[in-house]
Amino acid sequence: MSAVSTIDVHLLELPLTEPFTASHGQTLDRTIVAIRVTTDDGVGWGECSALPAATYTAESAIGTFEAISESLAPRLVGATVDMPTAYAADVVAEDSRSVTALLGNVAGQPMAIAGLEMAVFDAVLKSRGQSLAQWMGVDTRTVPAGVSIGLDTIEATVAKATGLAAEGYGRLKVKVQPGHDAELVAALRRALPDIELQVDANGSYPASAVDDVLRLAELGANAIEQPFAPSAPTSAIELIDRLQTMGPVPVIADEAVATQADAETLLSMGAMTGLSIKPARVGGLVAALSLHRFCLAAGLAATAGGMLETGLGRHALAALAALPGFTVTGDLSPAGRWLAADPWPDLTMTAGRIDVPAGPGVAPEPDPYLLDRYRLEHRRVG
Ligand code: OSB
Ligand code: MG
Repeated sequence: MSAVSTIDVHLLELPLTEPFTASHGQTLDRTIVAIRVTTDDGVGWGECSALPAATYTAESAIGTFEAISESLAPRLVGATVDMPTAYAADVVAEDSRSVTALLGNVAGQPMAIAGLEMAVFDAVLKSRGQSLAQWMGVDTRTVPAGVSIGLDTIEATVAKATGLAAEGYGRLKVKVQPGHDAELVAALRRALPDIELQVDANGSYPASAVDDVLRLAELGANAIEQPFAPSAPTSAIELIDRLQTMGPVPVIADEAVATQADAETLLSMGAMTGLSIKPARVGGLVAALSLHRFCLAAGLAATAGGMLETGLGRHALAALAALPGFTVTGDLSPAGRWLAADPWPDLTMTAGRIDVPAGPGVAPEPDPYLLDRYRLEHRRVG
């Protein structure tokens, strides 16, 4: 058990290697919040992965910076926090000293809470000399790498995809939207006949466009992420129904699932056959682990979803993705795929696979010089 003495909240602005474009908008710089927790057992770092603007989710980097420094961190300073010595569903659920339990009555800030939870996990795990993967009982050393490509012209996307495949990626996830889809998927299939090809529409298809989405599977997409808005589950049901004759092409829910209750509703309706589990978005690692158990029990395909994280968030994602049940390759590229500068050490990728982080804590320490250089603002609580 550790008492929290101070929490330092940092707002960083990291340059991207290229703009990231999805149907919800374009991201040009990765403004992001990093949290340093000091406890009487040592220090830990967490990342709040809210995007620079509220688009994909309701939270934004600047909004979470305010929420964490002004209302959430003050409630943790002086508190005693802990995590079980090993992950087991019942132990985690009953841990009243977890960050998620202590902030259990906070509504609408899952990403802010996830960042604080990660910082406490990092501090406690480091004090025990245990890695996150060890704590979760992971025994795999590597996971398959997967990479995302934002919206761009067909020509540019095929060139990018070919380059990334040559770097060793066996899985690509391309963003699509109405009118920018069939030709793109066909061109990618021609260029890369054997690649695992996923499409992600970020809910951009109108409920009436089931035929257009089905066509992408006919053209060779292996998985379809969030084709329709969360408010159009009946279209997803129809799509799943019509995909049955085509072999296994999971229809993966992303934005539609914020909570366990959402997952239960969609499963009972038959409106998803896969789930993108993003610890950053669902309220942290404990919430992600419970969704992972849910997928295993329900026979749903799970995939580990990324959020343009720094090396810190990517370390947590790679450990999570090593659990059984993540049967669809996730957004597991090194942070350097998107970030041109990053205070955290990156994941290592060899021959199309990512090493599961094995050092103590969630990730190694950040570079203080780079933190300083890319910091927009800093607040200390406690
Ligand atoms: O919809 O999966 C998404 C990034 C930010 C917000 C939403 C999404 C994404 C990605 C993952 O597609 C990209 C990555 O982190 O590699
Ligand atoms: Mg998605």
